[in-house]
Amino acid sequence: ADLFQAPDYYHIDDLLTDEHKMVRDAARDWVKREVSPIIEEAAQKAEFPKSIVKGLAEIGAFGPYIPEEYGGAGLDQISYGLIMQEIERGDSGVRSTASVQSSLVMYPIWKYGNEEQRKKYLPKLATGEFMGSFGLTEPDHGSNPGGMITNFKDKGDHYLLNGAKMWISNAPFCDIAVVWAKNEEGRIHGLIVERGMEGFTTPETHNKWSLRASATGELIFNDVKVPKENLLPNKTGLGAPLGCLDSARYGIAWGAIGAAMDCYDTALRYAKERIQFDKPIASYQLQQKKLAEMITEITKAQLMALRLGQLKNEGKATSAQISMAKRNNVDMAIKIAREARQILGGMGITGEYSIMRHMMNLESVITYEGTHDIHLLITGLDITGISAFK
Ligand code: TGC
Ligand code: FAD
Repeated sequence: ADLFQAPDYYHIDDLLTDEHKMVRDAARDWVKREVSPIIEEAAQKAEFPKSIVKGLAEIGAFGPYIPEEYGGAGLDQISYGLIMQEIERGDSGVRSTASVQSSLVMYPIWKYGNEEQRKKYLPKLATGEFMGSFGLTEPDHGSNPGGMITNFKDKGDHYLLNGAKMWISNAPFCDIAVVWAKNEEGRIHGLIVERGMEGFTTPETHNKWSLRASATGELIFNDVKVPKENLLPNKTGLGAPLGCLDSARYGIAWGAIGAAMDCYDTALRYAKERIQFDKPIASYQLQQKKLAEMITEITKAQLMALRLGQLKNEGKATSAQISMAKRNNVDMAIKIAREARQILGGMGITGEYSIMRHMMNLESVITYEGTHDIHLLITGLDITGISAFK
């Protein structure tokens, strides 16, 4: 990992500002020093490495684009993407923690919360003093979150929350959860639930073969009394959680490039050094085909992410454009991980190299934040005007 060379075949660096490169390089250095050396052991033990929370906050990974007055880094969308790219070069599970904290917890409090909620939570989330989770998915409602059954009733001076969320990143250790639930009229609202509220538990989900360095769990609400001031007042309906997903999916479109870069870089170096039949395996056409296709796909993904970032900076990126990039870039990364693993032969299956870990992680990334198939259907709907979901 110390030797990592970031591919930049089309001189995309020339299109970045000095600030973009400074933010990117700081994140890259930090990942090299603090994540790469410890991440394999954390993944093997299936433990989230809590020791890196402070560093994540310092590189601006918690709320990169949240204004500085709320403790965020006040950066643009391209800097946000580059930070996600560098973190995921280390590990998709670590990037998940940053995505959830930034786009799924800080974003809704910033956009849909009131001033008191912003001041109470955002600065502490930005430093990692508070860690957050986002509860949308339920046991019986994954791709179809609009069918959720988690609900709350108005009890005069508080709300009474009941239901359960499943597959929730950061749940086992979160201090607060942004939870999506229906009111008595069936309208979806966001509520901030705090650890310690009676009837709120967060059991961990064990035995994952993927995203092992990220803690996943359930959020269970059994007659939880939620103070009325914890309701996010400024947006309701399914569009509210989906708006958060737009921001997280955009970050994933960049993040996946980081995982792919690490696999490509590792495979290229290995192919040049590994001798079989008296020659480096990089000299054989079959291996060159794999490597040449990898750098081509990475370059296309970089250009797609950068253009999407420009559109996002201008406030013009559509949800469907974001879906296309999330789907394409994660698919690109998982295919590269599979090919890169083969280039390493038997060594590819070991924890000596990062490739197999990336490959297994990406099985979650291709499923969460909207599956590969769901994003295809979103593109299908956008170009035909006909929904094929239902
Ligand atoms: P549909 O009728 O199409 O839409 C309902 C309302 O939402 C609006 N909308 C959006 N708004 C903002 N952003 C988007 N991307 C939006 N997409 C739709 C829409 O305009 C409508 O508004 P209104 O005012 O008319 O009510 O909804 P549907 O029930 O047909 O479902 C559509 C579908 C399938 C695309 C959507 O539900 C979906 O995206 N499903 C996938 C679910 C998903 O992505 N779950 C992710 C959970 S969180 C997670 O995985 C975190 S992983 C950890 C990490 O990030 O690392
Ligand atoms: P399902 O919706 O049951 O889908 C199963 C299969 O059916 C998929 O292949 C899907 O593409 C396909 N399918 C579904 N509907 C259709 C259709 N209409 N047409 C064609 N095919 C269809 N959620 C959160 O809320 N917060 C989190 O922090 C979070 N973190 C996660 C972390 C991990 C490690 C994982 C694995 C998941 C996480 N999720 C989280 C949940 C994730 O968003 C869901 O797993 C995902 O949305 C898919 O839902 P599902 O697993 O219920 O699959």
